[in-house]
Parts: sequence; C-alpha cells; structure tokens
Amino acid sequence: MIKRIPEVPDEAATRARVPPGQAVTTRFYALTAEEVPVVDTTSLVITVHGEVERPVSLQYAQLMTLPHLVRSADFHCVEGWSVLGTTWGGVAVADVLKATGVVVKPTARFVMVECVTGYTTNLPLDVIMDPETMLVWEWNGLPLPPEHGGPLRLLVPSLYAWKDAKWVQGFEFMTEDRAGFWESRGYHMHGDPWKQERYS
Ligand SMILES: Nc1nc2c(c(=O)[nH]1)N[C@H]1C(S)=C(S)[C@@H](COP(=O)(O)O)O[C@H]1N2
Ligand SMILES: [Mo]
Repeated sequence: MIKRIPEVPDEAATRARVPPGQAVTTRFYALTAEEVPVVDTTSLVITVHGEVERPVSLQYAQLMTLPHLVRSADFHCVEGWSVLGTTWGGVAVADVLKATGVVVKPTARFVMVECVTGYTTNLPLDVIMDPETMLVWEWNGLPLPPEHGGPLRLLVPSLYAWKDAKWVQGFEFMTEDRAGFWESRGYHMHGDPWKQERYS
C-alpha cells in the first residue's frame, strides 16, 4: 500500500531540504532488486562480526528493550526522487552496539550491512556510529511493511536511500572498504546526496 505523506507547508524550508538534482514526491515507491522475503521476527538473529573484539548475535526481541526513538527523516533515492518527512521508529545502531557490549577494534574503518536476501551495502564507521543511523521497524506509526524492509531495515538519513538496507540481519566491521551490491554495479562508494555522489 502506498501512503500519502502530508505536504510540508513552508516552501523555502522545503526547498532547502532537497539535495541538488532531486524532485520531491509524496509517493513512497518500493524499490527492490530481489524478491521480498518473509522474515520471521521470532527466528531473526542479527549478527555483528568482523573487526570486533567478540562477535555478537542478538534476537529481534532484544531490540525492543533498547531506547525507542521516533524520528522524522528525508529519503533521497539516487534515481532522483525524494520523500520528505517520513517518520520512523526504532533504535540507533550505536545504542544496539553499546547495549550488546560490542567493542569495535581500532583497525575497523568500514561496515558492510548484510541482508537476509544477500543484498549488502558498505558504510564508513562514522556513519554507522552516527546517532541518526537507525534500525527501524515502524514507519509513520505503523509496522514497517515487508516491501519497505519490514520487519527490520536500516535508515541512514545522511546518505542516498540505497544505503537503507531492507531486511537487515548483520553488520561486518572491516579494515578496508569493500563494495556492496549496488556499489559493485557502479554506484558511489559513499553516496552523499548533497555532493551528488551517485555513481563512481
Ligand atoms: N535489501 C535491499 N535493500 C534495499 C534495496 C534492495 O534492493 N534490497 N534497494 C535500496 C534502494 S536503491 C532504495 S532507493 C531503497 C528503497 O526503499 P523503499 O523500497 O522502502 O522505497 O531501499 C534500498 N534498500
Ligand atoms: Mo534507490
């Protein structure tokens, strides 16, 4: 189902929120390279591995016990459309790492986000630690629909939306940067919409 996002009233303020080369839409398209998987929250295990002192596995239910955040974020697809003011509920990835006692090795500089379907995307360490970067399961006050990554997706408001990995199940900390799914198909290794880091 496609929901209409309420119009943002102040036009100048709205324009200032739209990165170059983007057109605002109120339609929140579902864009997926793979088939929408069925993910059972009772068996979903999120793993944190790679350049960490000790790998950690956590259950979906454990996420519910962490400080719950509800945030508004703008969503910028590299193909040129943006959806403003979507509301997301979940937890900060940094809070998840802290609560589960993950100690990141000083050698770690990048993270590969891993999905149930095999989709991956790479992020610099500072982006994953950014308090704005969240694991989310609510969208505009409702459970996140499967086609939008439910029951669990990543939200990286500072980068293009291909970094918002749907159906997340893991994080691999890495010393060197490695290309994920779209990055190995010509998308930019970083993906800042304000710098138009679309393609490499
Ligand atoms: N697992 C997975 N996550 C993904 C994708 C994908 O193909 N697979 N597409 C990305 C891209 S290119 C975009 S623009 C957004 C789209 O999110 P939406 O389908 O909720 O609009 O999801 C991102 N996350
Ligand atoms: Mo995209």
